[in-house]
Amino acid sequence: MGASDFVNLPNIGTSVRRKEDYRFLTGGGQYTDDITLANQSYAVFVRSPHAHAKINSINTAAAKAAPGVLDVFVGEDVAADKINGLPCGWLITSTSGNPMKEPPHPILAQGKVRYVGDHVAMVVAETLEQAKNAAELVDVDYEVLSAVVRVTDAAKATALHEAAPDNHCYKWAIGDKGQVDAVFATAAHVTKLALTNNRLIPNAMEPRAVIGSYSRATDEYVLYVSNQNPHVERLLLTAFVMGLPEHKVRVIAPDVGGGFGSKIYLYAEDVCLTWASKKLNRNIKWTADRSEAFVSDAHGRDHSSHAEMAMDKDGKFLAMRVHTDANMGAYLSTFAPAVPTILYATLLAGQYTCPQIYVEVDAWFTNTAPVDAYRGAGRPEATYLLERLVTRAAWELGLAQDEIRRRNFVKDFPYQTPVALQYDVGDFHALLKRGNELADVAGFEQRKTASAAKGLLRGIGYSCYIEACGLAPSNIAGALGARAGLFECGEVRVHPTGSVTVFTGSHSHGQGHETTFAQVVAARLGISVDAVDIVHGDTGRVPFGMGTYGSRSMSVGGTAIMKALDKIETKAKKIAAHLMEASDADVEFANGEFTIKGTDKKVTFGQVALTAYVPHNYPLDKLEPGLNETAFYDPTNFTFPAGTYICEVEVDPATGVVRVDSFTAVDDFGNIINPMIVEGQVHGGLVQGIGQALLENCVYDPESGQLLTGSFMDYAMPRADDMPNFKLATLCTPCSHNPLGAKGCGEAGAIGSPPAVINAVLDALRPLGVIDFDMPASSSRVWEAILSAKK
Ligand code: MCN
Repeated sequence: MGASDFVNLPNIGTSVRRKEDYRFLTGGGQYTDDITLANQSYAVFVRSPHAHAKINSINTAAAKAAPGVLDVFVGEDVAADKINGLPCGWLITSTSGNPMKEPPHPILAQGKVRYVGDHVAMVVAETLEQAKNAAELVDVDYEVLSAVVRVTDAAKATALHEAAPDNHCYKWAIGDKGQVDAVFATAAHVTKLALTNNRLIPNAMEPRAVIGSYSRATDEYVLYVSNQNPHVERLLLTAFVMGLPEHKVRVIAPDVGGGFGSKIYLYAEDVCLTWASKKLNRNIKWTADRSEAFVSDAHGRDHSSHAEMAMDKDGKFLAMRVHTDANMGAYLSTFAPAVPTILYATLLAGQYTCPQIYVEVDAWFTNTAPVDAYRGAGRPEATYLLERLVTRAAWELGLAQDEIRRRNFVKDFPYQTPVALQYDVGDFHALLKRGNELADVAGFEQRKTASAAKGLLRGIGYSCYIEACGLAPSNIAGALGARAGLFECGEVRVHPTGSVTVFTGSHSHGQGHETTFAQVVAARLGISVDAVDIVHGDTGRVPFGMGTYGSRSMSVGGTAIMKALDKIETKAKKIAAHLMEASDADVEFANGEFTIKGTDKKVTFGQVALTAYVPHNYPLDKLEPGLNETAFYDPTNFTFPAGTYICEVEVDPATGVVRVDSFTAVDDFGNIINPMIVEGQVHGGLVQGIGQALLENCVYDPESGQLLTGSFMDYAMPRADDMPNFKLATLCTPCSHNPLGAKGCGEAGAIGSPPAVINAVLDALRPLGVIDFDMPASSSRVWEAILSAKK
């Protein structure tokens, strides 16, 4: 079935209420910490209080003797059992041809700690209180070393790892430097910008939690874990770290209260609990408290960049040159190396026809928590840099922000960018036009005058983003360094009475798949949405899966389900043909009924399902009983959601307080399955993006390496009253290469919004002489910028 037929099916494009919400809103959700197993004990981690230190000795005697303690484990125990360190799932090759530096990432420290929160020991006790008390008794003799937290200081700092003496992980580049330099040498105008992309702490509502469980009877493990991709977790855990046969480990990621990327990875705690559950023959639970989450979850962003755009006299882009220093933190997290390279540099063409682009990335180790993908992963960094640069160029050339964009938009599709990606479809002019209408840009000057009358500065900011979702064609990902395939799997099981269970490798942790996937299946089979249940998050029930990240679930996971439905339809037609004594080539299927062309013969989907399982009068030589099909789908390209975001702010020059007065987002997500869910996704993304632009900032002390923003007292999360009511609209150019015509929507808001906000703040401050600014635009920073511009 093609996308144009699919989109006209009942239930598609309909705001079906979220099926999962009854469970969540009535307290019926089951998160990892809600699960209590028989004979359960509790783990507490002793974490490094220092950013960088040698461990001279660890004395665990007092802790081991404390009441209720079952055991205390340290790095030597791990090494003795030959448990490997955490693997990295993406290999980046340096411009020199050498592989990136990949130092060991032990699950419990081996002789050295490298960031505040690094794992030193694990205490397991009968109760959580006993484990916490005993953890206080673990006596570690540290020899403190000097620490580094900023990428720009990394090269000259004390080395974290023997394998990387200058703290350099890799140098990677894309594009032809010689050609780009030549264009710059003769360009009519060059715009330059240095900027940082602030470090963020993910803060999902549910902190990470793990239960390790082992059965001596079967020699099998069950790992309950708050995770976004249980099959990948199992593969990494068994094949790379513990050397276990995969079929002996079942990973269950039950209800998960948000992840935003931070729960993609295999963490040390997951391995420690699995390993210790066998050693102690006990079920063991660990749930991070919020302070622990702050120091030990993988963080996001943290780039320092310099960008230049070469243009002709009319503002037509000729070439772009970018250098970025990316902070990897103390160790390489599972997909970290891909974020500032493959997911970043390839998006730097944006919506524009810039013929030549050269990007160079240096990645560094520092004494900070590992940095990895966080909602958007690389694409927010690219969009922030490009959209800030484009607006700066407009101002330098005396052009309006929308005009410079219009002059450079890609118009013809498919469009091959100079940075590897090929956009299949899009209509950037239409998005900008609709954005200008919805934001009432025509009325801006009047509103600005009204603000001025109140002593406030009003600014408007644009951001025209494009992102690559639906990660990713496996052959391309493999060529770019991925150490895994990036397909998805779906199994459709039709039951004898015609209801359906779908087993998907995608994982829902807030995105509403239990509703949207059910809509897809119900639409195809002509049955009710309530007759379809979605099972996910369990390696024991789902055949295989690569999980949820990169806004891939509908376009890749949904397509795998569509492929399984194709097989269901093919077989069901054969059964229907048998029931109607016709050839299956003559059978048509629509609205839940099988008919024969040119006759009034018909059978229902329910009759076919029953016949499949009650095959009394069945051509068994030609047909198998049952109606259960599985498909794996490997995408042929990324999907390319795009949008125009327009932000209007009011700044109080006396206090530096920024208020977002209006925010307009016009997105193209291709065909939309559930508009309400998509709107919710955009809202969430916008709040995260505006949060990054105005409030959120992870700060480490540059001297001691202590995390200064280690709680909600210091790390400002956005709240409802920081946000205006969003003005949203969608336009549609259907994705050309999946049968749903759908693109991803889960990250767009977080990708497109930060530059729109900062461009608006700068537009407001320009009359005062403030031309540059780093996120977040907190009142103190804005106020300081105003003061220094006055000086
Ligand atoms: N959808 C749709 N029509 C489309 C595209 C999507 O109806 N054209 C629906 C989908 O069926 C799904 C939802 O919108 O119900 C999001 O779909 P998609 O864009 O495919 O993204 P994923 O489901 O793969 O979710 C991943 C994405 C990412 S990468 C992050 S990070 C993120 C996000 O989703 N983390 C989230 N949204 C989140 N929302 C919540 N509540 N919690 C998180 O951790």
